[in-house]
Amino acid sequence: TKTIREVLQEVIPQKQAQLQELKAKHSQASLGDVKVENVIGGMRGLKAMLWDASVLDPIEGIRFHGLSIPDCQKQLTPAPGGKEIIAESMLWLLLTGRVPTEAETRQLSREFAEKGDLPKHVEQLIDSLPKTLHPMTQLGMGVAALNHDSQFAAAYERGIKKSEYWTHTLEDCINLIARLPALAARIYRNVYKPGTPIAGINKDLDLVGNYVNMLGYGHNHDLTEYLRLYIAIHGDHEGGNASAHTAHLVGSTLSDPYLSYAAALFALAGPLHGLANQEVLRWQMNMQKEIGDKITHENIKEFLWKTLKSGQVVPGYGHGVLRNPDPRFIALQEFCSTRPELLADPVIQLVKQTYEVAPGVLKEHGKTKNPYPNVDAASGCVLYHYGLTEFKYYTVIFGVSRALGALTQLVWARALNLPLERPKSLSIDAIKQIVEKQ
Ligand code: FCX
Repeated sequence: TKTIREVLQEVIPQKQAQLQELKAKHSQASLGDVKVENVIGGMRGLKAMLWDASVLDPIEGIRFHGLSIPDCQKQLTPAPGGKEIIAESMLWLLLTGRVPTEAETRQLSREFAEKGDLPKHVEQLIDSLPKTLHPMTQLGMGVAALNHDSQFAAAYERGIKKSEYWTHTLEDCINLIARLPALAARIYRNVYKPGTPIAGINKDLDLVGNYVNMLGYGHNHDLTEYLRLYIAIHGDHEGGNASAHTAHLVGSTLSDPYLSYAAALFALAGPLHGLANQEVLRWQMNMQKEIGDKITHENIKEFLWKTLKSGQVVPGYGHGVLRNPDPRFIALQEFCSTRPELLADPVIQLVKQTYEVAPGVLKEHGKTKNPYPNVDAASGCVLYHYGLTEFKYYTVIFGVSRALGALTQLVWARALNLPLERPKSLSIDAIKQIVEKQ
């Protein structure tokens, strides 16, 4: 059984050589034109970032080192007594490009459990915050404060060689992932279950098993399994999405992984990105309130048009890259399809029925390039069913997950010695001058 550090020691020189070869042979090859529409259109479609762990195909959806979600469900080790992918095996795949053995997966679970306690100053910081402060703000603040113990920042201050950057970055990333459950659970307990004790970390449990335990739902095996799947499949979605891209940009300044990931969390906290899962549930509850018990396709259609006509977006639908139903949405729906108690839940029914109607309405509306659901359309309703009804908290769970991909890439950015990110911007006048000459 190898440690994740040993595997990376093997894999990194191979990737470094690949990148050297690419640089030497193809530096001047074109990957496409930069059009004015790219510059004024949020850089959509511009191939401008190196991101190795996952690639998003508009039709097929996400693949992690070439593996689809169903491939991962078959190949990655679940928790003892479970079936779903766990964070440890997904992180191992993302970081190393290899499928870990069961022993390797368990070893990583144990390391996370051993490193999972929060430092006192972070506990005090979180406990001092007003309960009315949004849980995502609290999460970002807590992650930033963990940089007190950054090994990368300390090593940089001591003076280290560039070739050593990745090893210290890796230690920070592992410590941060290990501590996220305790931090995220503390926020939940403080805000929604004040004055009740939080469970300690169980060294025999996986990362998400401990997270669910600390949230106070450890007795619920189905919710634990759901969150294992949820956290594994939200882990990475290539590099250009706002949270992953933010971590990459901030990390490129050699800001440590804690500060880089705190910044990413504040990007995730926007309603067009991670906050959409909170918004979906709020919107679905409003729909239910308005149409009452008589849920018909006609009623749902009417509510959808009302949302669109009032100039709002339909949360959980559309995507910057995808042009098909999101395979993460499908995976979460399949989780429900094998559990009759979930299928019978009115909120889950409503999400399912909305999926039957919304693509047609969005096509007729004619604006969005992708009328299909993204992952956020499905993720919240199952949590709601299992009693985790505080939907302002949902994006925090996404925030625990996205660390897997964003932090993987920070390790690789340092291992490959990627430079400070600094794209060129242009003013409207400068663009006009260029295009008028053509
Ligand atoms: N409902 C209504 N209008 C929509 C829409 C939706 N779900 N999705 C896109 N549109 C509109 C856009 O607002 C835009 O209108 P405009 O021309 O007036 O500005 C037009 O359609 C073209 O947008 P499009 O190119 O299809 O989409 P973008 O790449 O600009 O935006 C997001 C992608 C995801 C931001 C957009 O589809 C949206 O706002 N969706 C709802 C929020 C959401 O679910 N976000 C989560 C996404 C993701 F899965 C995640 O990050 O978690």
